[in-house]
Amino acid sequence: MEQLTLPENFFFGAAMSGPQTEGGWNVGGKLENLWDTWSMEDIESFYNRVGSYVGNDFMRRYKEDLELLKGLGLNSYRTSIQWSRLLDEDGNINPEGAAWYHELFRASKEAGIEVFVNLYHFDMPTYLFRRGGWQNREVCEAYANYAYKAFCEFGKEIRYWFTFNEPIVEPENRYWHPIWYPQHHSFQEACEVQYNISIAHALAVANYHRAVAEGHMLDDARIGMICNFSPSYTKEDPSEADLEALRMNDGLTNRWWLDLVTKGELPQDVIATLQELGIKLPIRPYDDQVLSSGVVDWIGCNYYQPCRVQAPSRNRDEWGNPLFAEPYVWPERVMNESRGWEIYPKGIYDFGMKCRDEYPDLEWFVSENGIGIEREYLNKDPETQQVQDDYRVDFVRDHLSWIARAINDGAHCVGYHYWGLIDNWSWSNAYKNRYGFIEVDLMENYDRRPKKSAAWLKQVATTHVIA
Ligand code: BGP
Repeated sequence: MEQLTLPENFFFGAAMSGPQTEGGWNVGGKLENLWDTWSMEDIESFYNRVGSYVGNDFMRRYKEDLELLKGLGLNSYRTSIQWSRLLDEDGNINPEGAAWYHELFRASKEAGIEVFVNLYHFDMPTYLFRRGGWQNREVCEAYANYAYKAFCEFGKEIRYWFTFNEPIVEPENRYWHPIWYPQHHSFQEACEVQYNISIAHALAVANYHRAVAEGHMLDDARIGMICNFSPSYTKEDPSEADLEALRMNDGLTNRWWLDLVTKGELPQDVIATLQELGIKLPIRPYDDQVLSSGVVDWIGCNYYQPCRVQAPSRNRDEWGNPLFAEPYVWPERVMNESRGWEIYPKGIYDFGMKCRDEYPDLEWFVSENGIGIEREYLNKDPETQQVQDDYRVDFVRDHLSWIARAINDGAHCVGYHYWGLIDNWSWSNAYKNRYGFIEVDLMENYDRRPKKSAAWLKQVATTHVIA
């Protein structure tokens, strides 16, 4: 059997976010964010009525969690600073919020684990949402101010910075499809938000360079962006219309961000199609200069599933929004039925080859990948009560194998962070699907317990041999 290994200086770690782990939603001067607001207004929208307040108790258990990470042989992890915790409503540092992050970064250093810090993980402070959120250009400027304050505050503690996690998700889930609060269904609004987030990213990168020039950052600091690049596929024998569906789907979700972070511009063919459809982007004079600051040092790729599309059977949806594509069900697909996502490990290889060929200088890492399973407690060993999750080992092994093959074939992939190493709160799905190698017991005060897969992960993380 082919024996695959990962490079020695590979980032092998975990991914998490502030709003999904910290808890303490209303302590220490933390402001309300949109998840808190939605939880208070409509708890029925959350699985089992478990709202944002819960996290996974990370603020109290961070030392234990860092020990767990270290014990598994992991060398790095990513979390996010919550804007609503770090700043007050005047845009100034909230000292109690800052103190928590200083302590977390200190403890991580002490544990010998590198922290990657992301600045925004779907967690708009509610007072800014009430001023228009990402539809208001002033909120982009407020975000750039927040980023600058974070760079100055933590610049000597944190090396690796990211502006956004999955910037496509809020336009899609909050504005285009009525999935998340405020559950609008307007493609026009989604495009405004997608455009303004791109501006906010570029303004933040410009402020990063300012912070570097002013001597606030470490010498080897880097700035990046994290996106859910789902490699896009269509039928094997596509029609012209299928290829057109592929162009717009890939253009809006993948190329939009890849062009922004590598060239400092947005894909012109996508913009032209939007304009033909009468979509009005909130473009201001000289925005091309603003966007040109958006180029980053490296990127993260969150990969869970491929995106398979075909030509749509109609041009508009029930709300009058344009339809560019319809899902294509690949006859050979394998599903994670809990989450409704296709499992296709080779997709990460295809992404690596696309970057190698089309963006050859771009360095990247797998910033999220994982499998969430519903009712995992049914898989417990009756005697030891340990979750028997061999499917998690299969999932990660298959993905790591394709990453190793991609690296062998010239991909610039420098790391892998598993999403949800320790079970955490998954937005409106709350604790429905468990991702962790470590179980969090909600009935027992959030106690942590390794699942069966944890021993396997430790072996791979410490040897870099994909067994
Ligand atoms: C990504 C997000 C994460 C995480 C993960 C799993 O899109 O960046 O925050 O939640 O997906 O998805 P879910 O929680 O919806 O199952």
